[in-house]
Amino acid sequence: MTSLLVIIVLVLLAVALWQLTKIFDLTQVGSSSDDSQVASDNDNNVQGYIMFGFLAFIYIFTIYGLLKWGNLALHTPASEHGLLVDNLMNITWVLIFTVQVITQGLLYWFSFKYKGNKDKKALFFADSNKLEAIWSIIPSVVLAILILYGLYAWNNIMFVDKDEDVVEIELYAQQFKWTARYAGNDNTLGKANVRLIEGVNTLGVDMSDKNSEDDIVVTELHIPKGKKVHFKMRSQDVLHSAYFPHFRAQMNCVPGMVTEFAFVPTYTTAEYRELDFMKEKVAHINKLRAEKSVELVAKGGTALDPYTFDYLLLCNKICGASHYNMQMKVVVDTPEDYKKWLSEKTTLAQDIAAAKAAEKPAEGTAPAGDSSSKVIDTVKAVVDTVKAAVAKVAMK
Ligand SMILES: [Cu+2]
Repeated sequence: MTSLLVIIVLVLLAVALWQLTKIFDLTQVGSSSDDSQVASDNDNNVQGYIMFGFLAFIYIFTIYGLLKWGNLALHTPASEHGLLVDNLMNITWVLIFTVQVITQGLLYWFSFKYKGNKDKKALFFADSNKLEAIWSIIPSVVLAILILYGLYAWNNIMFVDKDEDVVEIELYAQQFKWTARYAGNDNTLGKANVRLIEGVNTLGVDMSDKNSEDDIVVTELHIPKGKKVHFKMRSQDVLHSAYFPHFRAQMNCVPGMVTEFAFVPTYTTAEYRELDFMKEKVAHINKLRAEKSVELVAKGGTALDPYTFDYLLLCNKICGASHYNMQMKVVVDTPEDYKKWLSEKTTLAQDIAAAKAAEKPAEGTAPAGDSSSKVIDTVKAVVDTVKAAVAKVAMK
């Protein structure tokens, strides 16, 4: 209701302003000798200078933006291929920036130089093949080189050698969280299908597949430094996008198909925290947090916790109301720490067995000879078998 009132007030204000300008125009009739609709030399001069002013605004704002917010850009990449991506990005920026500075300058300079003047006559100029060839060939060659370099970089990044020793991890996206599945000792992920989701098996892993036996499901991602990590991505519901900004990696997660991306982390979390630019960034964030905390405490609230840097996996597709919060902590360990961390995790098979054991009443609690509970158990087992069979047929 309030918003409707605000809209009505705004519309009435706009109408009032419009009427006022009309009244002002009427009061000016006959008072000025120059009410011609044709631009005079003076008008053209003023327009020319205003255009120059706009050009200065573009240049000054660009320089101001670079100085003020330039440090917010991602800094050192934390993956091997990140250098290649950053290089491509930097070349593209330098090209765009140079061309934009020159063409904008020329555009406004010529608008000023050839502004309307009573003593000048327009020159009829049909075309020039030479000029057209120059401004077609130069951009084509430059763009072709850029695209070829981009294709080379992309193919390099996406190529995973079948015989290479890689760490296989599945990333499972759903509204609004990430779950990771490690392939276990056999380094092969078991089959999975959303139709098999049941109880603790939230990823629908096919437990009848031999490769699933040692799969490990976790909600915090640990990866080893210096080893290629091969991610296979699935989505349960809508389009998501697995985005690792510090590793310069991003790939869509599409329901009904498996997408992939592989990279080699080059800094452990601890090493990345120690980089100079990161220390500076964290100190700056904590300074802001401390200032905000003083304000909060004065109002009777609680102080903010200090910030510590962590790599993150984010969702980079607007996938619903809580999309902004769809993230998972990523920890890059030394290979030894990574092995130790993984060895402490239970397998999905163990989790399922534990959940089943917890579900069943302790042995001996049922009265002896209670045939009705036995019948119920048998019926449940038959239903489970039929469900599994139906799911398998449906998968085919
Ligand atoms: Cu998402």
